[in-house]
Amino acid sequence: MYQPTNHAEHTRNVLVAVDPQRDFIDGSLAVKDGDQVIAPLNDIAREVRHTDGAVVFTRDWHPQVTPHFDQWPVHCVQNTEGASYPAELVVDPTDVIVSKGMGQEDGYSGMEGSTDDGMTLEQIVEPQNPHERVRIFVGGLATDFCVKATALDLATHFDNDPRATIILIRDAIRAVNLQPQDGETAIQAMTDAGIQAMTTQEIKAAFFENEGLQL
Ligand code: VGL
Repeated sequence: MYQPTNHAEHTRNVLVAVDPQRDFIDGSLAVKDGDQVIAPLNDIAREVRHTDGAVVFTRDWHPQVTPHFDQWPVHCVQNTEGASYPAELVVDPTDVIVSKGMGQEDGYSGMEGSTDDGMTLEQIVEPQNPHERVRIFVGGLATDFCVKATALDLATHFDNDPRATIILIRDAIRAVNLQPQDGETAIQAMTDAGIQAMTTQEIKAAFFENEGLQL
């Protein structure tokens, strides 16, 4: 039977996995328990690929010399081990890599970056027709800097657009916590901006529960 509404209501899933890079996990700017984000990111990435959604990995991709390193230890310098993704993180050839912080800017937000082909995150998340909805999952490192900046930029971009939903993957983020409450304050700022916080389990139950069912 022809069901035009199915098409009209199509929702495209997008995962934005922010900077799950070696330097933030076991390198020069290691975030406490940063390795804990890998499993839930792998989990959501697999579900999103199964729905033909887009899996985006952002990366800090700094030059050797930048004012950013006046504030932070040297980290994620282009083409170094520390800038690479850990072996445990599953990055598929069809996934998209968005680099940021390549000039003299801090580059906290994935919305400031671009792919090697010059595509921006804004272009990737944009609904592809007037009826398409997008559901954007955000996780990674670190909660209080790049995750927050990326998620808040996405929320600002989609301000009041009912076609977009932004979901923070609650168990796939870890904070630098220069001050002990920074992570929690960042989560509050994101939820205040209309971003929903959900665990991987809640996300799978709500949006992917039929995935993996084989006839
Ligand atoms: C980040 C501190 C410095 C991040 C980047 O990815 O959250 N944090 N540069």
